[in-house]
Amino acid sequence: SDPGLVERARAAKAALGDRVFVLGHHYQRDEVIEFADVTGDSFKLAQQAAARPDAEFIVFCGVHFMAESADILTTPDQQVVLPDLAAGCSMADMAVLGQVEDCWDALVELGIAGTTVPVTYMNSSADIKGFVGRNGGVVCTSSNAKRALDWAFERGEKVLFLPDQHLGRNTAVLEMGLTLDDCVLYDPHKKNGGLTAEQLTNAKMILWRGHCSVHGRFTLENVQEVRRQRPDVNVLVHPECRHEVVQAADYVGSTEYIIRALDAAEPGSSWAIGTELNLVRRLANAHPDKEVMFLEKTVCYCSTMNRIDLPHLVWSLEELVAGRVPNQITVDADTSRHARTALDRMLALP
Ligand code: CIZ
Ligand code: SF4
Repeated sequence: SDPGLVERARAAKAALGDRVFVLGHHYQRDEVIEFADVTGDSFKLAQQAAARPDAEFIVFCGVHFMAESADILTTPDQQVVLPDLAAGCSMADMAVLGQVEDCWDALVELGIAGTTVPVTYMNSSADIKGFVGRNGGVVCTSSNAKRALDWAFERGEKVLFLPDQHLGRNTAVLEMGLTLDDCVLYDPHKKNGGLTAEQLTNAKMILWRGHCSVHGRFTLENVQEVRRQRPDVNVLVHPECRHEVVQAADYVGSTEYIIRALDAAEPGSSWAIGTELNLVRRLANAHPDKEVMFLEKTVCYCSTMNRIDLPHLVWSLEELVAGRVPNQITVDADTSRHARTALDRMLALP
């Protein structure tokens, strides 16, 4: 990266000292990760932000819903900065509050809302987390989705799972013994989700029709192809991948799980990883004694994560040095309170 920009980032960080805390998501570019005080997945970063009440500014190198979660979990005095406001998440954008309210109205109409518990993946807007908190539901991550679903099924007969159909289906079918027939797919662009009253009434899992544009690209053919080339390969994928990909893989787990699995892997072992490419490249560099490959042939970055680059980070830090707070992310008090309820229920899961 540009040596001038590297120098400017260093100088601005030094000028701010402990007043700023820079968080870097695992899918961020190397040039950004270099300046992160801590790296992690969305859950770990939210916890880290909350653990730094003395930092005036949290610069969140990640995407919008993560910065919102940081704002919800930090004190009112702390300000959360997203270096590029265009860093959204296509999956989170697939569940808009009005659509989810329409869905809920349909369930009320059918008399089944009272026995339905909403569960939302961390990768959703603060509005959706607020909706879930208000309606007796819980947030989950890719590491605790099973525990969140167990919690929900202790409180209701069915779950409305938002917004990632794959995490919902994979957890229900591969970890909880539900069948594919227990799950229905609710399409927010169709009336009643494109489902009949009978389908909605009989389903145990109502899966929102959302997916990750990065993890959704891995196919069963990718798994078969890498196994043909390297019969001894270990295929390790994220649960945001499609059901048939996860079924065909050897291991499935969150980003933090993938990192730990590589740390624990035998020297000389061979790994094909189905997750975002910035992370896979860093893992390959960190483990020269193991063969670490990308599960796909084509380049597969998260384009919105990649919007945060060194120029945007430098600009944000220099604005803070100049006494201005750029691109501040705030969640209104009412939404924040209900979203916090849903997040706290997750944090209290056994
Ligand atoms: O796909 C993502 O964006 C993930 C896994 C985010 C996170 O850190 O939970
Ligand atoms: Fe959203 Fe997928 Fe990008 Fe994660 S990797 S921020 S889920 S689009």
